[in-house]
Amino acid sequence: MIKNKKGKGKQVVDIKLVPEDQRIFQGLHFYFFPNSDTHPGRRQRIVKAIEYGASWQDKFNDTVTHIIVDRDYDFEQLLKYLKLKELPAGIVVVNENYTATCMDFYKLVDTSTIEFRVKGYEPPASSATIAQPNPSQASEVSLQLKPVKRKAVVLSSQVTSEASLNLVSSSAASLSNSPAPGVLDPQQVPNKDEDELDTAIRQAKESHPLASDDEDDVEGHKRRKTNNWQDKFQCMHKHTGKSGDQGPNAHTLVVLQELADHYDQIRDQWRCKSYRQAISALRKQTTKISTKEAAMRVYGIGSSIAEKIEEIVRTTHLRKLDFAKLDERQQILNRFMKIYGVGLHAAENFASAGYKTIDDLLQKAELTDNQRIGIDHYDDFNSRVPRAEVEKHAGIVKKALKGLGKNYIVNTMGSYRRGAQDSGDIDLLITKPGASIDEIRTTVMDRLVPLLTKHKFLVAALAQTSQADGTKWHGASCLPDSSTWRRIDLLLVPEEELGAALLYFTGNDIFNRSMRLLASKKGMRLNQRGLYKDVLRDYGREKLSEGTLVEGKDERKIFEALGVPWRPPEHRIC
Ligand code: DCT
Ligand code: MG
Repeated sequence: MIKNKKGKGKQVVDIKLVPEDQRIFQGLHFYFFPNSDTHPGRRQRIVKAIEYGASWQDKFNDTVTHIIVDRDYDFEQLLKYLKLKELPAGIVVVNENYTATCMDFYKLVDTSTIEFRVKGYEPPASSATIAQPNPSQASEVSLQLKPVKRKAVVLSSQVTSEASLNLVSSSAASLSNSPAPGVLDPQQVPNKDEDELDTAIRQAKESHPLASDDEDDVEGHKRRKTNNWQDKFQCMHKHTGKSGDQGPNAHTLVVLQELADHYDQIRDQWRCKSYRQAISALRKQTTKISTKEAAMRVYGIGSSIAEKIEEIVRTTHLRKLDFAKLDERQQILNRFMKIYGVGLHAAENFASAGYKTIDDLLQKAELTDNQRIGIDHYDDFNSRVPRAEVEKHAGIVKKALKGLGKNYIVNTMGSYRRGAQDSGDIDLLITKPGASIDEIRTTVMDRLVPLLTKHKFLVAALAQTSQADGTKWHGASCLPDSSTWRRIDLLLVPEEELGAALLYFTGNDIFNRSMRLLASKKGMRLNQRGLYKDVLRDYGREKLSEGTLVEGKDERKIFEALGVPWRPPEHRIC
């Protein structure tokens, strides 16, 4: 039983089940070792596991599907405690990192990696033979296809927020036959040519769009996005390449993308993710997909989207989308969220206050300075910057820097480095070999920015970086012969971190998540400063130590250290 402070001996705890479609542990029965909730970390893990659908077995029994072993214990101690010579076949034995990682990625992750290994435990070689429909699925599906035991004991929806955990062992609910969320659809067979990085990309795409695989990735850059732009959610980054899809499924792709955007905006991240996944799968098809059946044969497309694909092809549009388009509030939110400085929260507040148009906002709403700039330059900031123009902006910054000191290097990042024909903004990474970050910052913030402001190239300083070390400057720039304002970011980085920063600021976001996932699978950690090993984390996967730097300076060496071939920027579009 779980005790909590509120209960004062009543032995109850708050349990808030996540929505049904997110219960990745549904149908699984966890036995924790040691199997008590006296340790706060373990108690937290147990509660979280239940919230994500698992049942907690407080006594070892034949329904147990997983044994989650604390880091300080080994396999021998487990057997001794259970008074067993060996475990019954089919039980998955993992260490305490497992549940948190699954929750991070909103799916059941591969249990065979070293990251989850319990000291002294050798996973049986035969585990890969459990219900294997296809050898290429081995590690991914072996766990999920494990036959579910009969005496299913699952927390049912009537569990209240103050549920006593002993309900877990006493309330029985029948298991549904449908696979748990996160279980791979049997159609979703990994491509056999896939390398480790491809696998990570596929897994990053399959994982929850909001899953954070490394807390460091939110530093600075992402926070800016969250605070200031409509792309509060990763899905809001469109990967259709607005320049237009061609090929046999072009029209279907446009309609599906609109639907994905719609789900983005109504914060339905699960559907958004599914659509995004289906879009990238469909884009790879060389023939026209016209029927539900054909669509379902495509890896990455499930039955519901397959049905919609058929409808799009048959009727050239989609009822669901027409309906979505009618949603006035949605349209208002979309309009407001395109204003620089207006995120979902502010847009909702404005809409709730009854404002419908940009004029309403200008006349009646209380706006921040940035939002006013955002409205004044609504069209500018919402139009793409042609590649040649990105180069002109970068050229002006480079020239000015040259006059301020030797050896400054400016790299144009983001979609530009990935080869895009146009970009949403101009991302410039500035470094100087041998110089400290302080020296670079002083030059850029105290000399370059004032100089370019004086010359009316930098026309607005927008979000100030929230980082104490001030390594980012966000603003707007305008070419001498133009009146169009563009969003520009100056990102400052010392030489030692250049490789990791090049990697991070090239993106795209999914590629970055994939690289971090890959690093984490190898027991390392990747962020925009470097690749680290031996990072210590506590039970909640909070970082306890930074770890040892493996590589930060050289982008290629980061790929090498992760054991994957170099991938040129233009091939990082996921
Ligand atoms: N980035 C990321 N995750 C985010 C946002 C950004 O990893 N949520 C990284 C990858 C790209 C880089 O930062 C630059 O970000 P943006 O300028 O937002 O993206 P972009 O790829 O350059 O696209 P755009 O053309 O729209 O600017
Ligand atoms: Mg950009």
